[in-house]
Amino acid sequence: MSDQQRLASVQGRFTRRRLLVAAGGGAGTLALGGYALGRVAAGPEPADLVLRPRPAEVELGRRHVSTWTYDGRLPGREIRLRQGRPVRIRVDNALTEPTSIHWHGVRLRNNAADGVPGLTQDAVEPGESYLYEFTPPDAGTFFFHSHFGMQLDRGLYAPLIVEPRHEELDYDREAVVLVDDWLDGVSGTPEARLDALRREGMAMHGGMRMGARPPSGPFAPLDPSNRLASRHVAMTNAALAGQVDGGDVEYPLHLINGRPPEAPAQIDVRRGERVRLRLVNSGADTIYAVFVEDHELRVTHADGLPVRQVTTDAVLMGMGERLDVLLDARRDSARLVAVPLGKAGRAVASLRYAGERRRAPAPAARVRIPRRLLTHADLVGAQESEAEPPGDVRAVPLDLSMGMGAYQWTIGARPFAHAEMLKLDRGERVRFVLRNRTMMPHPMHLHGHSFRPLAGRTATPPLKDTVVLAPMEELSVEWVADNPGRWAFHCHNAYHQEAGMMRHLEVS
Ligand SMILES: [Cu+2]
Repeated sequence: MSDQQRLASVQGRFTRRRLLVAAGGGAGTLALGGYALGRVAAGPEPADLVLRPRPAEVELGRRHVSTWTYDGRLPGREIRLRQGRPVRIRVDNALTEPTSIHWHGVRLRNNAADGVPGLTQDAVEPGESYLYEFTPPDAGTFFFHSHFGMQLDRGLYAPLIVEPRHEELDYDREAVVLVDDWLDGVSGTPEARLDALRREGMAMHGGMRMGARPPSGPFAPLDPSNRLASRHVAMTNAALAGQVDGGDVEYPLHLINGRPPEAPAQIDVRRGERVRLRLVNSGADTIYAVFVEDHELRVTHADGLPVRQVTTDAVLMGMGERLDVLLDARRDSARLVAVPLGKAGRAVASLRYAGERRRAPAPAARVRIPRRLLTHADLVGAQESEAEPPGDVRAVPLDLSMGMGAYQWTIGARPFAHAEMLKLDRGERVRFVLRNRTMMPHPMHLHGHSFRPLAGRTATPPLKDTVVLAPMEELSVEWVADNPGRWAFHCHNAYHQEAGMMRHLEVS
């Protein structure tokens, strides 16, 4: 077993909730270990954790590739925080270009820690350090990543888990699952790919192959009468049939926890256990349908926050989205599979029933795609999730468009370089009326806040920070601008973001 495989196995952490309860809260706190990285006292600024973005060679099965990492690991080492407990994380930039870190989905109050260069901080120059100080207000599944240039499409991402004050969910074991599209060092670099897209221009991208009738399978919606969910399932099926683009970039590899299919990450479970999978799409340009063969998934959280529990076979995940699911280990060893929309290949991990002879099918063996696919439109907010204050709603129409000719993606008809700051009053209820005017899906992400996608099915939509708009879809998201500061709203496709699909907001 390589170091990376071992790391991937370790990320299938054994939490033994029942044992923790039996041993009492103090032992539980100890077992959970507080912060995942060592404390340091010396250095430019004292900090609880230090992250060192640096170039490294990483092993991807039969390949060794040069890329950029946090501390030489892919993904970076998991950070585990406590809800409501302040943390100081110092970044010592050992890259050859500037960087910054965004704590994706964390509704932190200290705007200076949000990690958007040119908006909340200056980029951290090579050889310089920056101290991120914040208190995570919500427990849940998050991740952190570079918010500079195309660095997200290298190895600069890692899981960020916030432990609750009191765990409500009952499970025996958990595993963090980061799905990522990978090209760096295998077929060029993200920067070279973006340059190529710019040379090719827009004619090549965001297309739909006309003429073919959209297939009715393999996936089906949970509820066929749910119009928006059905649309996302239809998009998925059409993308799997090669009729719709899922993104702009072909990737030679799709990874789970930094592992390629030929040398997959292992998640060890024991028969009868209830396993919490913390699923994260940390890709730059790829939407995935994720499932575990022959196992149902019960979705409990979306983008870190609780939802009304719902059972499915597979889940659809845009870049930046997280879903927590429970799985009962009552079948046999199986593969966890992430199928990329509109692209070749797949990401595979191995769910292994410990001590049992029966192995999961080989990574490259044929996959039988299950039937029911859950989309964000199937989710209902948990009853205990926060209520909206009454009052007027300010509607802000924002069209998602593409450039004519040049490789350019825009919000509100203006590329980022020519867009003004969107000013919002603190406490204001805001409705972004999003209209996707392109044939490309866009996962839209808001910093510092959660919004409710108004999918029209429920009076309490889930709170999310990232939501996928299907091609030509119109969707409003409503939120309360209650976190003062400057925040970004952007497409979480790294290529689209870099090509202009971002707006800056100011809440004051
Ligand atoms: Cu986009």
